[in-house]
Amino acid sequence: MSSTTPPSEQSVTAPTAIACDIFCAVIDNFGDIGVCWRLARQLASEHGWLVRVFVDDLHAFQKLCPSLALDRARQTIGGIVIEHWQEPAHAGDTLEVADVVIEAFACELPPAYVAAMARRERAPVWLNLEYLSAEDWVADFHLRPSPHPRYPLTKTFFFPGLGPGTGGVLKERHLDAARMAFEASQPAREAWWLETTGRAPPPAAATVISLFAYENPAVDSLLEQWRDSAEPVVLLVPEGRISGAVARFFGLPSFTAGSHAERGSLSAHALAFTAQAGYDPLLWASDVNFVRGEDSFVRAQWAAKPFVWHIYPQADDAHLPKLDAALAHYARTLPGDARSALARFWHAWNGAGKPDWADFRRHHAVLKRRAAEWVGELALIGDLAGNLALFAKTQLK
Ligand code: TRH
Repeated sequence: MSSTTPPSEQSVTAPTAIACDIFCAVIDNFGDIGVCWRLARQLASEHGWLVRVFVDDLHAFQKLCPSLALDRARQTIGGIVIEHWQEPAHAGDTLEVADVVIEAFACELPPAYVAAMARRERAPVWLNLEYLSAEDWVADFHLRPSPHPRYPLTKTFFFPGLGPGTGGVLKERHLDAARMAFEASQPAREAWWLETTGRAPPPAAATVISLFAYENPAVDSLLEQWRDSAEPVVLLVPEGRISGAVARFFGLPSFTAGSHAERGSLSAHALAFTAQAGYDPLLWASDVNFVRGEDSFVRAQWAAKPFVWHIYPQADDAHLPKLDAALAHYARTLPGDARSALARFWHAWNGAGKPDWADFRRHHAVLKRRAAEWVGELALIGDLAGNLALFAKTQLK
């Protein structure tokens, strides 16, 4: 288009937005839909894509997105169309195939939809978004094509990762600025504490810990160590799978949102499970974050605070090499003693040994520095949504 083209004509001939369908089958927990919903929102808001999300479990989704209606087959939230993916054959009322089709975590697309993809005049860009792993092989497999056995379609494997040559991890453009604004604003932090716990912020001498984890036998010993700690410990526990153990420790029937309990140096608050955007301030308000699965693990890294990862357990301990692969990246530049202490603590939290809080806590200053440095290193890979959008655009040219 020449530079003399009148603005009115420029807008008429402007390229149409890329349409993208994301298919998500929820296996369990919140990570599957958590990652898909975050990706959908980013592709829509930062890249201007027209996004539809097909998801089979609206209950799990509603926990992250409370405005979602459970009884609607189709609804639009924040400009994103959400389809309740009910039947294996269902793919929306019309079989309108998008330009980019993302199959999350190897969920199987409806056969009718795949057939429609093959009939489309121009084959869509078909991506299988894999689970995050920090293992070395991931870079070799990232963006590998896999031709369909019957149709003239190619599926490309898109691998998130923590190292160069991978798809990276999700990070919104505004995230660092939002974190820094929260950290810099005393009124914002005070308001957060009041709204979230009903209490004023704890004194500076207290260590604030957020605890999001699966059931974990190691928590009993840790709660005892926090109770007996020389410094005050304030524990923030979003309602969930670890809440029962916390309740038992305090001799309570449950530890549901709004509950508070104290023993020795430890005071604990049970928090309501928030909408997805509300989870980040919890990480920013804490000194150490216990996270799990995939999405909260990533958010803890962007929070630039020391964290402890409860990895999603797999059969035959297949998750343990993944834990060590993440440590190899994250702890790479730590001094030997801090690196060993971090590895010991992560291993103990994942079933190997007993967690020693004092041993971990001793290295807090150096772990904090590393956490901030890691934000810069991880950002060098680029954010997953941006990497994915760039790849799709090169394919659509
Ligand atoms: O819920 P998870 O254990 O999900 C897991 C993992 O994704 C795992 O890889 C996958 O195989 C398994 O599911 C099926 O943990 P994860 O990934 O951290 O997802 C939790 C989501 O919940 C995340 O998007 C943050 C969000 N969240 C809130 O929105 N509000 C909250 O209050 C809390 C505590 C979390």
